Amino acid sequence: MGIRIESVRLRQIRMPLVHFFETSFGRTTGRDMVIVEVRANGVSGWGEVTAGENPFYNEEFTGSIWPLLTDYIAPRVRGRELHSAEEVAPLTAHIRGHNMARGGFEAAVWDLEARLLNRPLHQHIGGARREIPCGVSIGVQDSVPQLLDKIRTELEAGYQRIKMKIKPGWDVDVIRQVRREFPSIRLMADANSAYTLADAEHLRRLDEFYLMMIEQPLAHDDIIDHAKLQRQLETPICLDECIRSAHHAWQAIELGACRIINIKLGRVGGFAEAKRVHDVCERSGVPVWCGGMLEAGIGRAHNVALATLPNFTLPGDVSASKRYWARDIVVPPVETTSQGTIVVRDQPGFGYDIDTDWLNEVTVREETIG
Ligand code: OSB
Ligand code: MG
Repeated sequence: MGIRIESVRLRQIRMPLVHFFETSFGRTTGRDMVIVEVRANGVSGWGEVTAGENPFYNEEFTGSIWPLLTDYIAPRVRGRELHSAEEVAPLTAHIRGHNMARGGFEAAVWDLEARLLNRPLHQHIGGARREIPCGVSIGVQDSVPQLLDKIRTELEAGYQRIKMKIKPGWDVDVIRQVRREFPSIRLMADANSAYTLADAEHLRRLDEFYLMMIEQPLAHDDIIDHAKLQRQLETPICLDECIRSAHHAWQAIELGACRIINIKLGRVGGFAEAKRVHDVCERSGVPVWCGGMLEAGIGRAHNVALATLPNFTLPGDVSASKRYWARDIVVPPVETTSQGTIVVRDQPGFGYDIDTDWLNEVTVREETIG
């Protein structure tokens, strides 16, 4: 099917988080994100750019996204005759980095294509699952009792695994207390690159807590040191930050740098590359799960679609809208079952409606191209 994108509308939206979210690189209390709407034949496709407000998770941030979209990405795609959404990523592939800006736009075109074909997005990308298993990511808290409280709340809501953020000073002793309280839950830790190989001895102390995995303990751009660390740990390493392409995934697996990979749609530049990362991992027997970036409803719904691919066998960081937002930009909000799953919706595209009134209310910047 041919698609010619006639116009691109960008919006920057600002919404406070229900609770602050703290990682080893800082605390976030509200989000500023860029929403991409691409239009063809009177139909809109929607994407959400997953960059943070500051260039601390990776080099991208809300302020870098806008010029990338207006000056580099939209002009290379708008007005062209595309055979399919697959063609979007190659048209912007010579832009170095900026995968989240590219991926937010690319995802909007996949959503548009699915809508033009009158198909659910999950089916359009080759999804195999009707229901996805969900976990939660819990940030660094002000105290251990507060963390234990949060974990209890999420377990009561049915979530299938708990991920807790760690950093030097909030790691072994805290995890010991979590394990004492919850000896049999599926538990993992995410360090967001807070350690170096010199901490290997310290990180080995985590082995006694039989974690499902430790996520990205070392540098955001490192693979070799992770391979060295994995040889010293029983706990499986899961890579997040340093896997930006299927090629990186292949290299990391080849070197033994990880046993699990977290796939984030934005980090790898959209659905086409996310599917390739998924396939490389599947062929190597490496399970994957869907990571999150504190998304609003559009990004969340895209993650649900992505997580229907067959090798997403582990519970991911895709959780209910209400954990982050008092009111989400999609209706209904993303909800979980009491078994800690999200049931995939079958309407065309990403499966939820845009709450237009709310979207307009939270928009702080807007620009239409074309
Ligand atoms: O490393 O997975 C991460 C949020 C912001 C930046 C990085 C990460 C995260 C999360 C949140 O862990 C996951 C979510 O959206 O629930
Ligand atoms: Mg992570």
